Amino acid sequence: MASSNQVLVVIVVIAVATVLAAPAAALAADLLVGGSQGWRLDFDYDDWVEENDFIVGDTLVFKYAMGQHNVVQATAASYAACSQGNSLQVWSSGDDRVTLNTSGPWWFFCGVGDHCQDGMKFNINVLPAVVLSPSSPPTRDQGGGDATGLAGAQGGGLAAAGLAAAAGVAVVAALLF
Ligand SMILES: *[C@@H]1O[C@H](CO)[C@@H](O)[C@H](O)[C@H]1NC(C)=O
Ligand SMILES: [Cu+2]
Repeated sequence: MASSNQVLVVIVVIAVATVLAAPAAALAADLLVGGSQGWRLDFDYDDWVEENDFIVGDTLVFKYAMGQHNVVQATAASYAACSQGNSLQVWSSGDDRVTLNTSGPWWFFCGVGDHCQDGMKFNINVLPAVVLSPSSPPTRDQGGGDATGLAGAQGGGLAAAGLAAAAGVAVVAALLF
């Protein structure tokens, strides 16, 4: 029953979605915490968090002079209290790489001196890696994050552009038939 036009449109929709989604799924980013000057005091980490996407598989890179700072991965409560008591992990090499291997909230602060109280802290929400390509369904099983993950997938803008393009083609298809 399908006309050749319909078949063509379906092929175009799939091709556009696949091409635009593929790089979104493949990239795992190294994210330099604090930007080019690294992990330090007197930096707006909330701003930095807002400007970045955090996807499972990405790696946070903390660069600082060893001994001047450290990196504490905290729980929500210990983060709020700037307390190292229940730290999940601590790094102190000055060139610390933390791969974000689970989705959900992660909390970090500097455990040296009063640096945490002085604002050397941030928390992020790590989104599941989602593959948009119809030929490769998502394999992650962290619950509940799918819709958010789509919106925030690596290169979110690119993925969004892919969705927008696919939606546009779909609208054209709907108008044609
Ligand atoms: C994530 O990485 C940490 C540190 O390498 C490891 O201890 C933990 O088991 C990993 N979690 C998962 C879910 O793989
Ligand atoms: Cu510090």
